[in-house]
Amino acid sequence: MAERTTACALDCYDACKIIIEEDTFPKMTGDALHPVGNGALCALLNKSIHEESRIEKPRVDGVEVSMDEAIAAVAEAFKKEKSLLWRGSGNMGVMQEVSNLFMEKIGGYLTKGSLCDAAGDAGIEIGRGVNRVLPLEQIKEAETVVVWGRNVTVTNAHMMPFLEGKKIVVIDPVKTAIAKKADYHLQIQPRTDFYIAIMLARFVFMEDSQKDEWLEEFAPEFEDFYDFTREFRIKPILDYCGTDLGQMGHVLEYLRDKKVVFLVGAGVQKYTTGHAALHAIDSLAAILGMFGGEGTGVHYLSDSKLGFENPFAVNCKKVPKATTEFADFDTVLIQGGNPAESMPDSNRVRASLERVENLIYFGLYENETSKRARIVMPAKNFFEKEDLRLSYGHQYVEKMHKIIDSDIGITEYDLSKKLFDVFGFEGLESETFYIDAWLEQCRMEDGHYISPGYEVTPYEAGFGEECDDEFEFIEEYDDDFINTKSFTKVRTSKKNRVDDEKFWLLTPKTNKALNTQFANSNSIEMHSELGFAEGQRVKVCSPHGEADFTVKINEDIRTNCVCISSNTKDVNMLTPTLLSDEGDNACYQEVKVEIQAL
Ligand SMILES: Nc1nc2c(c(=O)[nH]1)N[C@H]1C(S)=C(S)[C@@H](COP(=O)(O)OP(=O)(O)OC[C@H]3O[C@@H](n4cnc5c(=O)[nH]c(N)nc54)[C@H](O)[C@@H]3O)O[C@H]1N2
Ligand SMILES: Nc1nc2c(c(=O)[nH]1)N[C@H]1C(S)=C(S)[C@@H](COP(=O)(O)OP(=O)(O)OC[C@H]3O[C@@H](n4cnc5c(=O)[nH]c(N)nc54)[C@H](O)[C@@H]3O)O[C@H]1N2
Ligand code: SF4
Ligand SMILES: [Mo]
Repeated sequence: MAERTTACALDCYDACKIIIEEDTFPKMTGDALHPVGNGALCALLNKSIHEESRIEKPRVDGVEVSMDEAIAAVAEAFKKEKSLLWRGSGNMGVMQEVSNLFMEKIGGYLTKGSLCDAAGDAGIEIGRGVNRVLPLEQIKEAETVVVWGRNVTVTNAHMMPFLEGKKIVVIDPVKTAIAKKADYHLQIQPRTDFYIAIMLARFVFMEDSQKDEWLEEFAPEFEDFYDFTREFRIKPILDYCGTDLGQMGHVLEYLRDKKVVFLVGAGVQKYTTGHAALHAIDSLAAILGMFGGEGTGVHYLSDSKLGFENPFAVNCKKVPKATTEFADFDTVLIQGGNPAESMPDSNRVRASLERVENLIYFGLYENETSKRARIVMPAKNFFEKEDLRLSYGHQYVEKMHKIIDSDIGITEYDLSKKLFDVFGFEGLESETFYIDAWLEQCRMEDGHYISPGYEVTPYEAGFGEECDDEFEFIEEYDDDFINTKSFTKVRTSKKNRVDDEKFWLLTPKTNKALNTQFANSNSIEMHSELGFAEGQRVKVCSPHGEADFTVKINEDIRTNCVCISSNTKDVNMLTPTLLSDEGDNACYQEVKVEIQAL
């Protein structure tokens, strides 16, 4: 009997284990005994099976063809001079990357950076050397949890049981569901997290609450960091952040001499300065002695491949994923992604995709990207193939067994194999070989596979890959977007490019969709004080484009912000082609918008 367990491959912190009773598919349950989750699966997983209609047949130039004809067309396209593989995060299984091996053989390009978490990841790596996961058992031991730019009830619901009985502080410009339940909500201005962390650190030093003994051993440059925090003027910065000394004092009460965990989300780093936000938050954590102990630490989207030797690591040239100029290539394979909707600056992206001679879309569903493709290749979904799931939210690794056979589509491995064969390339191992290569590097604990990057109390022995480095504090901050003249005592300013009559555009996730999959919305959420009415149609404009939306009143949003969830049709008409200063990440929220009644 085939194994009847797998893991959800959707791009989500939780990476839930799934159990399917013999012959009951698509009925399934979570694993109540698994350390992550309580047996519950979420509605999105069901949507992925029941609601979304699949692409069933391959197409070339708008005509349905057989799989063999489609493969021949793909192979022909890759004979062109300049090719790119642009991979999205539609399926988080490790086998997605097998197609790298073909790209290396043909001298093709891959992408670097990300649409997602790479700015924050870069900031973490500057400070800690590596981005190790904070294990769930440490979160369980915390006394205070600071939910910092993460919409945890929506994007990371299986974390909720771990927060029970703890003091909860939320730092978010929106009064989210968790903010409503929290002991304290600091409703800051967007894009001010760097300053919030620096101010909190400064106050910790001022009241002498820093953990000297730990700092002397693991982060000896802390006096320089104190000097750095003193370069910033308190009053104008707190005003700018939308807070004051009293509120900062409240937050400090929850941090001082407590076991604290920061759950930091993508929200703090959708900006050019995203790395600095994470680096400053980590620096604050360091002076509070939050690394290496029980019940403390910073949990962000971690490097799930840390400690693995990746059999799909290749030496290809790379272009930044978030600003890819598709038209520079003769052939572009879009695998597991929907850049025409998910990338920033849709006007530019769509025009660029349309200029590619051979645009190949390899995915499950029709979308704005598939519409523009010359070749459309249906993929198999994660119930229809063998794979392995790592997680950026925890240390558990799950084997993904094939649950059902399907006539639809082709796997990433099989497509790669066919291309190897057509081109006469050697060296592709079997599918099992690769899955085992990942699995063999995992530890087994209590019947669960565990990532080799896992440490029970991460950074206990030190920082860096070898655990023998010191923590590096943040020591500089440059911001080209906001005029910081009045904030710093010693820094010179750059020109203010932001008009304060406009609104910050926040684009968080929603529980109805997984990025652009499953459900589109057309709403813009805003405070009633902005003067628009529920249901009213409005045009929203940014320097990058414009689009129409329907107003939904939400009094939980600051009056200088609007919210358009990331699955909303045309949201990315408004967002910029811009790379973060570190990490080559997209900067979805480095933009202000104007709103007009229609
Ligand atoms: N249901 C569902 N779950 C998902 C996804 C999904 O699409 N749907 N997507 C998955 C993916 S790909 C990812 S990367 C994760 C991301 O999940 P999260 O890390 O939760 O990221 P977001 O939902 O983008 O935003 C989180 C919060 O940041 C706040 N925020 C916005 N700007 C700022 C700011 O400047 N400072 C601070 N402090 N907060 C700010 C928003 O109000 C929001 O509450 O979720 C994953 N989980
Ligand atoms: N404005 C704004 N935009 C954002 C964000 C934001 O916060 N604000 N968030 C960004 C973030 S965090 C992320 S991660 C990106 C995500 O953006 P993308 O990586 O482009 O992901 P999706 O838009 O979810 O598209 C995934 C596609 O993968 C395909 N797919 C699913 N499973 C498989 C499979 O097994 N094989 C193959 N070949 N294809 C499959 C499906 O057809 C689906 O259309 O979006 C980003 N876009
Ligand atoms: S989308 Fe996330 S919460 Fe839902 S089943 Fe998949 S991994 Fe679990
Ligand atoms: Mo993401």
